[in-house]
Amino acid sequence: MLDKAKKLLASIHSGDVKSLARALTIVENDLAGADDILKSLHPQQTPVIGVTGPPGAGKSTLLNSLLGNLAKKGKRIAILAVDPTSPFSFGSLLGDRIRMKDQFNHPNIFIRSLATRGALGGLSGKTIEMTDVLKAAHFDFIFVETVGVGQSEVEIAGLADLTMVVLVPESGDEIQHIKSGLMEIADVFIVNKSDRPDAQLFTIGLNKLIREKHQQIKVFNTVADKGTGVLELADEILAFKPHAGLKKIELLTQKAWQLIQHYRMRDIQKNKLQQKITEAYHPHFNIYQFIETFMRSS
Ligand SMILES: Nc1nc2c(ncn2[C@@H]2O[C@H](COP(=O)(O)OP(=O)(O)O)[C@@H](O)[C@H]2O)c(=O)[nH]1
Ligand SMILES: [Mg+2]
Repeated sequence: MLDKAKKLLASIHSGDVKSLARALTIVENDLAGADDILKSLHPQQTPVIGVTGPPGAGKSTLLNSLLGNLAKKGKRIAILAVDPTSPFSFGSLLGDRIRMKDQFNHPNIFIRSLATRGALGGLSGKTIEMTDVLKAAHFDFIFVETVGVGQSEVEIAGLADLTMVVLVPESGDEIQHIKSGLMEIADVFIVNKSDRPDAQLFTIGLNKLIREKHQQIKVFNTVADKGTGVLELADEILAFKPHAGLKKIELLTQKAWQLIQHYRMRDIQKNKLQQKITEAYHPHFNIYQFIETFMRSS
């Protein structure tokens, strides 16, 4: 089995896209051989760029334009689009295909969509692992697009070397409502839809908030569907150097934390849980005692 995984990784390494797609499917669905693939990986330093923000902010449109720029410069790029708004990846795949239509057939660009399978926002259970598989291929950059709801921004910050938060200008006082958590995870803010009348005011307010919080976050203004401001963003990405030292260790800790959470939950099935609760239930049912017994027996 281990030999099979190593062979698959060797063909991914030599640039075979079909092998890459197959390995991703095995890992995504936890099929036989998934563990062998993950344990045989030889981690590369490919920068992972997280793109998060509310639904409809223009993340996919922006990526489409950005990737066009980077591909023109000869860069090879992978995108993992995680879309919790669609429980079936088909819908999101189609949506992203349409929005990223310019880049869909470009030889330097590899696009993969995945649904979050019932997770409320956030990363799909296998996003981290799939990103690591992508690192086995020779990409210059790996982009991960996630919808920013709930915990997902924090999760993406643990996965990505560079986190870009896409915002849309709203009325001036809305800026106060930017979740303070976003300030902690964003490396770059992108004010997209800067063709809106409130854009300038919003950007001024955002910069003020960043200064008040003593953060050093760059702010870019873009009009994604027109490609405005995208060149500057592409330059920022091209100049990016992956972290070393403490920041890297922090990121790895965040990543290990999430993986351990996933692994601990792996053997726990909800239907089995429900069945056990049905069996154990009585009017004075104590859920804490139940959980302790359940965990010991599973
Ligand atoms: N006016 C305007 N519309 C935009 C801009 N960028 C994207 N859109 C539109 O906003 C909608 C949502 O874009 P999409 O990329 O799917 O957003 P996502 O959910 O964040 O990926 C689409 O109809 C885009 O055409 C922009 O800069 N200005
Ligand atoms: Mg999208």
